[in-house]
Amino acid sequence: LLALLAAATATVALALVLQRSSDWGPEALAPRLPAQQPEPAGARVGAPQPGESAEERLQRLRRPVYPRPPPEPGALGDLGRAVRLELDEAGKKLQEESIQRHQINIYLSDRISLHRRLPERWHPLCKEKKYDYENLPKTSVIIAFYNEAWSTLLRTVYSVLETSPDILLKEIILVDDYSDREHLKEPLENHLSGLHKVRLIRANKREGLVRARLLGASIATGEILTFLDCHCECHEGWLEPLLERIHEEESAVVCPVIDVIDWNTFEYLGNSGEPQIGGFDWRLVFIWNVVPEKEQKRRSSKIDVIRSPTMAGGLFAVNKKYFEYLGSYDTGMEVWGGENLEFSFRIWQCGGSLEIHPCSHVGHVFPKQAPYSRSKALANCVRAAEVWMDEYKEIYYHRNMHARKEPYGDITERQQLRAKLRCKDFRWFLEHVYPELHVPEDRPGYFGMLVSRGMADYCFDYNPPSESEVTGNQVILYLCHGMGQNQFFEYTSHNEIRYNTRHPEACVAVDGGTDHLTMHLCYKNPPENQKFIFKEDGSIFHVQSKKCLQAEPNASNGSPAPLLRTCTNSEYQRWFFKERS
Ligand code: LR7
Ligand code: MN
Repeated sequence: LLALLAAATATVALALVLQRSSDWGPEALAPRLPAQQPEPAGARVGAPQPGESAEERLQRLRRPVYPRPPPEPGALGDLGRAVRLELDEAGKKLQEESIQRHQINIYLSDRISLHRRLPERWHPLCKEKKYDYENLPKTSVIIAFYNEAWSTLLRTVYSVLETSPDILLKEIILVDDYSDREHLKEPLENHLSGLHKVRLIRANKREGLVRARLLGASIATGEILTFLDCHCECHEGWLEPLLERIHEEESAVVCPVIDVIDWNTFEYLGNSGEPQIGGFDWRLVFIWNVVPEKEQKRRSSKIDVIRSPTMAGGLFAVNKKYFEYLGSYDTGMEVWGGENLEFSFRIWQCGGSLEIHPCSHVGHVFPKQAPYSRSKALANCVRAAEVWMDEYKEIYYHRNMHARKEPYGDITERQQLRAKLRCKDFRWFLEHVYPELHVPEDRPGYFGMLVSRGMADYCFDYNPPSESEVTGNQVILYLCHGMGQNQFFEYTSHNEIRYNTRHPEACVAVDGGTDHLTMHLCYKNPPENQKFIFKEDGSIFHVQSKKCLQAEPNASNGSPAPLLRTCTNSEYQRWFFKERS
């Protein structure tokens, strides 16, 4: 792995294995830190205590690396509560600036304890679970960061130290991905040097999260690798379920449930109900789905692991040897994005399993918007598609015009890996792992822009209400832009006009008594009001109303739209599909 990394990136990591010392880092930051550092529990854990009760023994084995200091009276955000600061103008300005800079309310984060407690947000049965602490494999926790704020980064570190049983945590490896902010230089080194089990290494150029994580993995000493983002907070008991599951099944890659920490109030928004699992849409965007019925039936308890077609990417545990066997990561991926789907496909197609453990919860701050450029995500996704998706990559390319043209570098090594491991094909993945995903037919001549003949250069266009909601708005006509997205439709052999670029998918429909088109969810057996017959002559016949779609330059709301009219020979009732402009 090291050799591979060195060859691929010519990175020489500066490994600073920081030793424990008594000083507490930068004066400027001192007020936010506890006055004194608690003693690590390390020395006390191993030794068996004669005459201790079973309960005492369990307490001892569960002891975290550091005990969590009790909250100060009136501590902001304790137990994950939402905070809204009452600020004067100057304070508001500072808060606003911190949001501009980090896309997270760091002004508030800086005022919340690095040791705050979280609310209990796991299934009640999780609390009853007993673990065989002495026989579970130990883990290295790897956290790559790029220009992260002080308090969110350090809260992640303390949260791991204060929730992970000392006996299970080998080390925390922080990987600085060539950050350029001052607080992450000497001040961070000084601060961490006071902490047991924490190591810091630095990349000497910007590697992106894939190679930064691999840099961490290359020096890890634990049998298990556990990856976290650098703005997380771990819920009580988060680590044991991950390690136990991998101990039981070494080819399982296990994710915690990801709870939301609000970027503005720092409220911890987990819940103890059924978690959601990972999927993707045909733009290769990661999505969340409810657990399908078949998977519910397979599980014998609410706290059994849940199989998931994909992972969000940042938070998971994997056996180190198995990770290496699987080909770790695609080191040709830059900065951010795509690696999560690539890894997910690879895990399943090459014989492993990807699971979410309902008893492991970790909070993650989702920023207001991306704090740095994510333009490399496209090339990364194309690499994933080219290596793993076989002919199904075309469905992606149809829905992302830019993807087909994006340079994606050399993938021969990854293709060789796939051959060497004799991985299954993408069709198998779709049929066995993600049968819930609708696979578009994309029959030649029946997908892309739906163009009017009478109103040349005008296309079907649909603007959904929001990213998560698709239904409800009216289908209009708009100048064809050739960018896919809102102008991408597919006419299926089930007589639907589908809007299936993204999830959830929607179908063109007519509400009874109206003459315009709206969007409804699609059905396995399309209802009559969602059925259209696309005839040889280019007319589109709506089965229920027995009318034809006509391009109307001045539809009721003043803008052009397709409307239902009595069928005629007019060019305004003739349509054709065009793949690209
Ligand atoms: O160039 C970089 N170098 C880095 O070290 C870019 C990022 N990073 C670090 C960064 O500081 C952070 O610790 O990598 C980690 C992930 O970056 P984020 O936090 O900006 O990503 P994200 O949380 O927005 O995105 C999710 O998808 C990514 C796709 O590449 C990664 O897989 C992230 O790890 C992943 N995060 C999660 O899965 C947490 C839950 C989010 C959801 C859903
Ligand atoms: Mn993140």
